[in-house]
Amino acid sequence: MIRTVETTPYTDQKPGTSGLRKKVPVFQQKNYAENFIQSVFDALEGFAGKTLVIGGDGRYFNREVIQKAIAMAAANGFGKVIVGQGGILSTPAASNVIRKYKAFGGLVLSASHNPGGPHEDFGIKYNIGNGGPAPEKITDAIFARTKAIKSYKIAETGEVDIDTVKTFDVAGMTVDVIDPVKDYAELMESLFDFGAIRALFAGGFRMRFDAMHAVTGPYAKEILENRLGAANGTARNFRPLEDFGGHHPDPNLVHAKHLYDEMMGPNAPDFGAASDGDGDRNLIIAKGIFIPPSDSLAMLAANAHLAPGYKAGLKGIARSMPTSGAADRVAEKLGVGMYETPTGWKFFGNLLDAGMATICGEESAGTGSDHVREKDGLWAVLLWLNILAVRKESARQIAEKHWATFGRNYYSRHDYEEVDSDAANRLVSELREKLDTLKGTKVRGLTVEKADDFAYHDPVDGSISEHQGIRVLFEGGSRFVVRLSGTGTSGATLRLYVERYEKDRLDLDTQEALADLIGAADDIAGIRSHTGRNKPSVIT
Ligand code: VG1
Ligand code: CO
Repeated sequence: MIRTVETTPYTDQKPGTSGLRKKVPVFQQKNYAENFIQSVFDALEGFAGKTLVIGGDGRYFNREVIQKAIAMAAANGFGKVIVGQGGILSTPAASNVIRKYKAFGGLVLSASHNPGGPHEDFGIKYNIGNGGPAPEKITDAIFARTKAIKSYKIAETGEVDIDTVKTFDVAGMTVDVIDPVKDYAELMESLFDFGAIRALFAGGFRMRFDAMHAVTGPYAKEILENRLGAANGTARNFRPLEDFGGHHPDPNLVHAKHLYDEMMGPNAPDFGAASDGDGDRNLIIAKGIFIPPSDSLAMLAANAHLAPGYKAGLKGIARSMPTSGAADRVAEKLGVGMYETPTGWKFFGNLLDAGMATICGEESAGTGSDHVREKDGLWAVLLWLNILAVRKESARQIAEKHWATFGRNYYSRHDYEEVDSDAANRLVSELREKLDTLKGTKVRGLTVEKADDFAYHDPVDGSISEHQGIRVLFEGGSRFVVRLSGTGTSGATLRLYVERYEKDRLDLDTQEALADLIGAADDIAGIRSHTGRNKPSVIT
């Protein structure tokens, strides 16, 4: 039986950088999730009889929303739903399943690196048939629909069993509950030289992978330990928990500090990595060396041809605008295209579909390739392992040689979290207003060469996305970028990104190397005065 339920719109359902993210109690409001899911369906055309993929990172409220989504998909005329067993699919695995089974699209339930639990965060994102996040044209249509919705459709299905791998019928629709790991593990095996990596581990190579109690645990156990022979215990915190053990599943130097400490310690394993709540991010810390994500992107791009899946070379490299220019130097050397996009993976989709880029990355610990249309944490770890196995050098040696060849882009991101929203907006609008007057001015010995508000012209579909971050470029190639986060759920998060390039001075301390630039950013943008903070909440 299909019911049409009357509802009233919510006004706060605008998808952000990566879908709709709110606190769980917000999602628990009457019809809140239903309204959003129906708005997604209403914004789409031509899915009757087609397949929808549904999966999430296992956080609190995942199972409830999956039940609703299945019942609503049936009522709205989808022919089939593919759902990960237990409601689990990492974001890159969901992207793969959508592509592999030629689904119409997918609902990815996650708030990524944000904490989970009854009072923490939840999220819903819609991905299109290429496996990637819906482009702005669709998210705008979804948002418009959320403001006008009057009813939604839902089938009376009772509780659907999503815990057993099997195929069955619900309200005239097929439900296919699949092993969440198998397809993904097979894809990884098709891209990387598992034999070489197995030999690396067999030779005594030690690794630590921290799943942070989030979705990558089962993937890491199966791939690293079972298929590649890494020692039992290589994957830590590998059981996905609804509240991530009370931690932030955010692989950065604050929330993965225990990993950092271990990797810098006397008994450090050879290689360490961590991933986030939904498995699309990667943090790389090798024995005695933290590899900043922007550098990791550059190093992976420079060495990707050593893995079977990329032996033909790269078609191009893409990075988000705030990501450092380290990868640009690799693209130049390889003689391939380099694309600079706004923050958020959705902007890479067109470039990947058009065959213009093979590898993409963001400074926020996101790296990926054209194998799926999401960033992919374990993929990056496996590409590192494949490179280590072939080059037979340590990650530290590889990093140092890379910097010796290309020079080094000293880089850091400072986050000011839970800042008063009005104060953050004021900071940005005041900065925007004075952009035209900055050129030629000298601050802390640095001369402003150019200052603008980044706008992206998509070379594939011609769409324009404006106000994607304010950048101030100085003579000599240093720069800072200021933008507001689109993934937070309380107050505003202000991000300051700073970068300075050095050709020969390769062993400076990053924060010291950037001190003048950080000071200049504060002089120009008034970060301390506007936020009332004298230091950032997180430094990466
Ligand atoms: C952040 C990162 C961005 C990333 C996004 C989603 O966005 O800066 O690079 O794409 O999170 O990542 P923002 O708007 O807060 O800066 V995840 O792991 O949610 O899917
Ligand atoms: Co994520």
